[in-house]
Amino acid sequence: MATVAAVLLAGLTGCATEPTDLSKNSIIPRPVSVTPSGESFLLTARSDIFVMPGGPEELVNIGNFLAGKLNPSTGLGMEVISDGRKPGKGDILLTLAQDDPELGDEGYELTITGKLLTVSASQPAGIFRGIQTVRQLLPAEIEADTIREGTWVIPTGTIRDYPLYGHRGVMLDVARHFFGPEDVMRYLDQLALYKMNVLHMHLSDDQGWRIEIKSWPNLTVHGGKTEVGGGEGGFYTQEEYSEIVKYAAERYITIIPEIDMPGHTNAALSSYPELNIGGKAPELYTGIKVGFSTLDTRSETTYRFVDDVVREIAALTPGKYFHIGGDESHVTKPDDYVYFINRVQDIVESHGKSIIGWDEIAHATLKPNTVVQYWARAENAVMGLNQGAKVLMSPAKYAYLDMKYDTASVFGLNWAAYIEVDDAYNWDPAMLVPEITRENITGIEAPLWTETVSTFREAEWLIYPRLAGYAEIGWTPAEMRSWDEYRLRLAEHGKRMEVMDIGFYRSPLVDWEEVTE
Ligand code: TNX
Repeated sequence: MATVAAVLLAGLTGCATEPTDLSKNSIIPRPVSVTPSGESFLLTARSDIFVMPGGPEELVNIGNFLAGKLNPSTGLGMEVISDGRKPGKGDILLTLAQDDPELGDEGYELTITGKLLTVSASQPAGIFRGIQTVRQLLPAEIEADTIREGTWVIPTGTIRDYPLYGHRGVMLDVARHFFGPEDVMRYLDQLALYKMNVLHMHLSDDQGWRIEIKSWPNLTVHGGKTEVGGGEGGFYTQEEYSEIVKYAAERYITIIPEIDMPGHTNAALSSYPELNIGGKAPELYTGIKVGFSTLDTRSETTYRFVDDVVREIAALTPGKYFHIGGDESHVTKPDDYVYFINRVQDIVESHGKSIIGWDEIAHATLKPNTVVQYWARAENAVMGLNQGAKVLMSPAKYAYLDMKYDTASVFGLNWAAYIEVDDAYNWDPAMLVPEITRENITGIEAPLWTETVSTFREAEWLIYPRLAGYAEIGWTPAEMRSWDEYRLRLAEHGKRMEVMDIGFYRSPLVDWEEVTE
């Protein structure tokens, strides 16, 4: 039950509930269906979070997550109750419903009456997505971590909602610049709000090796100690990586680890001479050129190395996928490249994972269940499709978070395009390439390469607000999306991002609503 202070505070903020209109929400991604009923639901000092009794422990965890978001700003001291007591006026109920195939694993239904707010779903993941909608139905100040005055009111009605694509993700390059576990966890928190479900971590590149491999310790001891521009770099211990995986799982986000091979490997080559053609280790590299390094694809030592690396990382990774990179191997001969990718696929499979690779891997003989990540060449993606692979959509021209917004952008690159907030939103993954249709797309991923950003604050400026648009492209049916309508909802998210202290780019295309205090 709520504290005395909270009761007083709720008294001060008043309980008069004006009728409110659920159709005027600013939810991103836009829900599939919203049916307003014209009344209001109010959180009060008496509100608590009820979880269906006898349900999985996960529901209690989700209840605690929600309480952890709502209590600091409202001061209402909501508790999570799972002992079978019945919810009353002003309570929230989280409950698993009977099979509802349309909702799938991540869909949910919100039923909001003047009395009770119910989140129901077939799976816990759906309940978790649903409570993100609850957050977004409350005023932006709900995101504060200290007490704010507010009338915590939600319009009544029903929301039924489920995602268009199963893979809605981002990639973070922690190799060009290293980002520590706290940064990654901050990112995971933000991703959760937008119902994203994958964080692909680019863990190795020419400039750095970022994950401890116990059987090849020099990878991090030597290969992890610098980054672009010569800074001190860093790496995750296996324990830290596991913490990240767990933190992600609590947000129903899957980590996909990437070890980029056979190119983009200078940090590994510099750490172990025996991985090089000719057996001589190069210096560490802190520039931003690409395409100059390759593992020795005709040496068994290389395959022992790959096997150890994949085995150790796979053992720490519950997700189904292991990303093998495969991009821009410009100094690997074409035959050697195909031979290498074919062998590495066998290794990854032997450790129980399916393969994702950048679109170039389609030149090899792909295994069933492989996913080709389309970033540069449509003909590669189509070659992958013709071998039975699925396609993950990350076309650089539309989906790269490291592209500048315009010529004035301080951070970012521009080799693929300038991507303003409307350009990032105004495309449909299923309409870009005739052969790549909705059925053979697993989803969308927005990569952030970090050559030009060295702190997460800087990264946020490139990520936001474009990320919100990518989240909507991945979730909302294409025919329900329009920039003119989206920009109004995004404007409201300016306030929310401000309260969350996200350093976003204030695009002139959006009439940002700022917090007034
Ligand atoms: C191309 S995209 C790369 C990366 C760079 C990026 C910069 C891809 C698969 N490879 O190595 O960081 O361009 O935008």
